[in-house]
Amino acid sequence: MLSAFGVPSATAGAPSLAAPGILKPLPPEYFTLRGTNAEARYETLKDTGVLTPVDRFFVRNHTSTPVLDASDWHLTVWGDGLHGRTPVRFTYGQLRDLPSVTRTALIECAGNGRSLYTTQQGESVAGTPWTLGAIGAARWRGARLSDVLRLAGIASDAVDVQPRGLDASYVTGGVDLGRVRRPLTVAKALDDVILAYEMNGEPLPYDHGHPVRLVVPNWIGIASIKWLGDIEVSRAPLASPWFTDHYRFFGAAHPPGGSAPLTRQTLKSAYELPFGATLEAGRTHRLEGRAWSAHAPVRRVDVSTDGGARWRPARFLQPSRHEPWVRWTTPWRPHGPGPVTLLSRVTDLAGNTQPERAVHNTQGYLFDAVVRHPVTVV
Ligand SMILES: Nc1nc2c(c(=O)[nH]1)N[C@H]1C(S)=C(S)[C@@H](COP(=O)(O)O)O[C@H]1N2
Ligand SMILES: [Mo]
Repeated sequence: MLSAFGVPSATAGAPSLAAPGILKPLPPEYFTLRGTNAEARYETLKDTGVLTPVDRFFVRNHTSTPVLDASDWHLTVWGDGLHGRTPVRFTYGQLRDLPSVTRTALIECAGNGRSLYTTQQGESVAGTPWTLGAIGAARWRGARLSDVLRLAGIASDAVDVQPRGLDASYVTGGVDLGRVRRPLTVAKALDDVILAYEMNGEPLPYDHGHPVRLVVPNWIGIASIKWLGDIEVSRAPLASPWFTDHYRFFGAAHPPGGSAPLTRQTLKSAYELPFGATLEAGRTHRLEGRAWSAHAPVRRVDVSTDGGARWRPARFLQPSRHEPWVRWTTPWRPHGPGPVTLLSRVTDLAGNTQPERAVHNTQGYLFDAVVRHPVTVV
């Protein structure tokens, strides 16, 4: 049983994993625990549509979920990038009174697929060893960040805004990095960013940022600050540890001080099938998967069931490709028995496609290579 915002009630029956600081139930059939985070079992998204239900949506918490009350919540917009430099407050009611927008968008952690750098490419990377389930799509409803910034009096020469969460300060390796925050350019802030108070038609659940979170479409998950408390607006570029030390490419293939801060997510495709699944020889299986790109709508998905020797197009399972991800299917009649590597490769309308190998970076961000999916035919 769930209360309105996803807090387990006393009658919760099914066994759940216990993640420190996550409030919603985490049944082991849907989630894998990774420290303070819960990864969705990607293959169980198979029986969901475009939208990921809250009860299967991954949670990435630097510390733990704070329980905030909408009635005494407010957002403070402040900084030298405002006319008059006077902080402006918005209550929850005032935010809800602004015109609302509704949009389906993915939230995907920059490190989604990170463990494949190791399992598939033999490279070591630091960070939460996500497989493919640090992703979900939801229908978000909220106010436009552009409306809020204009009402607050953003100056024409403001360059950056920095949203910050109300969750506890993040302490790592004995260093207090302060509360989770990361700047974004005014250009992106005024474009398509939402201050979301609804997820899939329900009030935003506690674990996903109740009462209000940012949704920054197509950018890495860290941009979409949960439990939003304040936004700094600045005439000079802003920074934070999540901008300078994390969420950049570091390593041999990158500039000595690291790449530019990462913004946009990448593209991926994968079968909705457990790694190591067994499939019966001599009958036709209807394999399914998903594909997505943060750059452009999906144009095609090609699949190979012989380790990459021959490729054929997959068939789309939904009428529109203009959704943040596309579900696809392909029939396969294995002869077997023995191990087989299944492959899929997405190409988007901008011409981006998945390489055979992802370029290594020390923190394992933006894995984009064709996933080599091992199965056994019996
Ligand atoms: N305040 C705050 N915002 C946050 C985080 C956090 O720990 N605190 N985690 C970020 C990261 S790294 C990701 S991937 C997404 C995850 O969103 P979700 O937990 O709703 O799936 O939230 C982002 N926003
Ligand atoms: Mo993330």
